[in-house]
Amino acid sequence: MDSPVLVACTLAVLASPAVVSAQYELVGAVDAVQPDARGAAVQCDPGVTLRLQFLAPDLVRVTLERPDIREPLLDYPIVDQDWPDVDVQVQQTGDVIRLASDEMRVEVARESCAVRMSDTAGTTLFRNDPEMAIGWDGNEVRTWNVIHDDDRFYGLGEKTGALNKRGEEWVMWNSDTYAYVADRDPIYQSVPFFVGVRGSVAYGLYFNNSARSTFNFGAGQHRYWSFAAEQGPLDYFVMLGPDVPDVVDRYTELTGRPLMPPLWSLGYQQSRWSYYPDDEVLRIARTFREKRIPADVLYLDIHYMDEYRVFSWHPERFPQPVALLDSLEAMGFKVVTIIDPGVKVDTTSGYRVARELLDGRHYVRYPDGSPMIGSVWPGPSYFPDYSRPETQRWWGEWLGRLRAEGIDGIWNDMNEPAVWGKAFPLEALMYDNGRESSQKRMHNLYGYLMAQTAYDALRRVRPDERPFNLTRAGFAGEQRFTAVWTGDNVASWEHLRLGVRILLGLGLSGVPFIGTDVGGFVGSPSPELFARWVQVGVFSPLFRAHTTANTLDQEPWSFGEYVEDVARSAIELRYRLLPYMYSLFHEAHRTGAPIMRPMFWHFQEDSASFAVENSEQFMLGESLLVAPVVEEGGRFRSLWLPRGRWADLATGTVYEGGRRITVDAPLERIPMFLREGGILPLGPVAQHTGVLERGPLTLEVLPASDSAGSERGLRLFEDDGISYDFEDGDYRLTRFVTERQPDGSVRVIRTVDHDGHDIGERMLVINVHGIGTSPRSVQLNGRELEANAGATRDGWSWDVARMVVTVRLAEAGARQEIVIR
Ligand code: MIG
Repeated sequence: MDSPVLVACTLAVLASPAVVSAQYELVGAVDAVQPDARGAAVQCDPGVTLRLQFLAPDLVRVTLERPDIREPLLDYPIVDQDWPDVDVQVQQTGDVIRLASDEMRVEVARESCAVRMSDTAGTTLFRNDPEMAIGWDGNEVRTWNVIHDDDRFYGLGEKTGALNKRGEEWVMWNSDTYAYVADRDPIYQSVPFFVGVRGSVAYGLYFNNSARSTFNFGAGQHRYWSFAAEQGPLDYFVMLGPDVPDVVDRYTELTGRPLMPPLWSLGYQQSRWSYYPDDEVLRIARTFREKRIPADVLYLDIHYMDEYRVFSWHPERFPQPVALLDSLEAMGFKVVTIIDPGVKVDTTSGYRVARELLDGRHYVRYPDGSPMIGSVWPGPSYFPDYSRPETQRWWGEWLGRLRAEGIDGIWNDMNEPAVWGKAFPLEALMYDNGRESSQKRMHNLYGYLMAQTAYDALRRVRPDERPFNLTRAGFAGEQRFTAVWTGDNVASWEHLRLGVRILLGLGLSGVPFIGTDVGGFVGSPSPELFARWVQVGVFSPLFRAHTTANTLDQEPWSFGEYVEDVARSAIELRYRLLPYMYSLFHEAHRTGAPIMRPMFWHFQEDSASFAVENSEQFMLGESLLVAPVVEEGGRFRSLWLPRGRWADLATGTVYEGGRRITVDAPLERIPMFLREGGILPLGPVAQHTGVLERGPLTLEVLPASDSAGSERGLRLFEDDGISYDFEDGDYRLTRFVTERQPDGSVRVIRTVDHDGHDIGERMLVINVHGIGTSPRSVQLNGRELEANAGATRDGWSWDVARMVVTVRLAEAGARQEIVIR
């Protein structure tokens, strides 16, 4: 029986205006602990559970469960897999609950539920602020962490600003940001993952939440770094390095390994908004061939469509698309078309796409079920719901038709999603595995799902061909199915420098297949800027020139003869680098390693490799250091050489590293240095990858004096360049190593590690740098080689001017050993 007093009290509470806390509620003391096989569930005040799970000895998942939040954990970015059991020790003391694997420790303070993670030596990777560990305010959830003097933060996907993200706040909200300034945030992509470096230890943190989230790395205060999301669960993964490559390896095991692209997509790509009509496209194609500037891909931007109707061809501009595509194919060009998500509201002209979209309910919808309509290029448009399996199949059928007509790849644009007026309605719903989720959860996934839909579709229609797919917006995990370009950059020197940093940051975020619009999208570059940009593009995993509507021509021949020559030789270098690039892509596919890497990827112990002034020089794989000229009028390049010896590939000069040097850098020169122990393969020049020969293969070699250097060398990956047969062993992996023996002799050893693909006969031309004097003898497998033999026979020669020994030999057998004395 209710007492009258109690009833009165209850009524009083109900009658008073709703009490809305204007404060963060903070997690409190630990109430109970339930250890389990992978860790423990820790119950904390006020009635929340902190779940700590080791997925691997160096990978921990932390999830906060609140009784008032029902939203399920995000599963799109996470690859389904059974993680092997981990041996986890749970130890409880009066102050802490301690979980330990062989590699990592996680402690939860009893008093505050604050988490601290460390390696087994006790070095703290990060720790929650002891007073203010985790808190929430309505749907928003946040965690605060002690910021240390030596904390550095890298990655977060496609982000502007400096390479080190410390001192700023970064937002995850995919945004169409035409002509973004060099510190604009957010731009197109959301990858809520960063690599933290503390002293000699690196770790990674992936925040698995697609809502609008924020990373504050000590901006506006000096107490903490924090991350927060406007809604959804606090669910994050921490991976311990201690080396940066280990972190990205684990992260891409969790969110998926990068795709292995078709070889043709690593060639030079030419785009503009837009090449039309068909004759103009043919003229561009012919000009590349006439001028002997190598190229593989041409792009069709939005003018190929009829009034911007997706999956249509403009009847006058492209009356015979199949014939056009055939002609281009005969000239060795692949063609990629832009695809925008917006489907024109048009049910009267017989436009099948709109009809089918409505009939199949493929659209993003308002909570009342009616289609959301927003304006983009075609005018008022519907937006496909790419989270819905039926819609993925339907869209995929249309893409399949384009593929059947002869289109080779798909360029997914405007998928933030962008609308005129910028404000895509937040309440608009998508299927989301039957949950009907609003844009609050789905917005940042829209581009990701669109690109995934395209990849799956291309694979379905041609199961034996690896698809090429490019996207502007995306999310963590996109590396499994798409390349990314950095959107509407500007033809300025500042953007050239920014572009290098964005690519380095994206690469660290598990997304290796990336590029900027070479030359800049907005505005027109000076001839010099174009030349320097092409020289950076040579090393960009995706090498595509592009410019906006109504700008000056931006093809390699558009800037006068001198720049045309500079661009041609840079593009030729790109084709010569393809054996290396392709092998790096295979490495990325196996381990997540970026192609273009900040220097600290390989020189984490070298503080100069983190320095701001060195952030626009980078490693291409482990053997080549590139210091492009990114300053207007720059004719010298000052750069940092990390420890060890380095050969300047232009002059042959060998430098002792661990110091800053300055080299000549006239417009036609890209400063590039071969690392000791490194082996750089250079193939022949070809006009496109369809006619690329495998040999002769030149190997630039700088023998290492230490044994660590001799581990490096080269792992050359070769296959058919297009199919998935390599997954069944149809590939060849050749290892080359070089070492300097204590007696001064130099060895270069070639071993075939996997012999599953026939590459035919090939000559090797091995240029050994850093030897000093003419050798007395050169032996191949114990047999003396002839000096100054003809170019087609095994033999060697000495170039006294460049101090290089060149050894020629036909590749043969499973192992060849060259000894130079
Ligand atoms: O509203 O298709 O970033 O590369 O050329 C602009 C026209 C739409 C934006 C892309 C750009 C492309 C352009 N698109």
